[in-house]
Amino acid sequence: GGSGNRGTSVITRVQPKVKKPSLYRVLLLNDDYTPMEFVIHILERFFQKDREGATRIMLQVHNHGVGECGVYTYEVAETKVMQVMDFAKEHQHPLQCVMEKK
Ligand code: NFA
Repeated sequence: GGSGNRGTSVITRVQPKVKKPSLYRVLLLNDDYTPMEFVIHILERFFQKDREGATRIMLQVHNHGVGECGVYTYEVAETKVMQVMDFAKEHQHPLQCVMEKK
């Protein structure tokens, strides 16, 4: 507790309090039209996956409907989703990318 404050009980935090940021999963959703090779390219370009990792995630999405590209803080996740959605739209693919709180 604190001292020199007329005997009142004051709890003083010594370590500065640091809050961990909330984390968000960035997910890709399956569709019937986006080429597999395009999805692999997305994972390499925007999520820094090597070809093997990108292929594994693409197949997870293709076979199960959804797959995790990565986990990021809010603003980074939001930026990834925008980059993927813009790039897919540019190439006229219906690929969907979303984020969800962990
Ligand atoms: N299902 C798509 C196809 O057969 C491939 C795909 C994978 C699309 C992952 C979207 C996400 N061409």
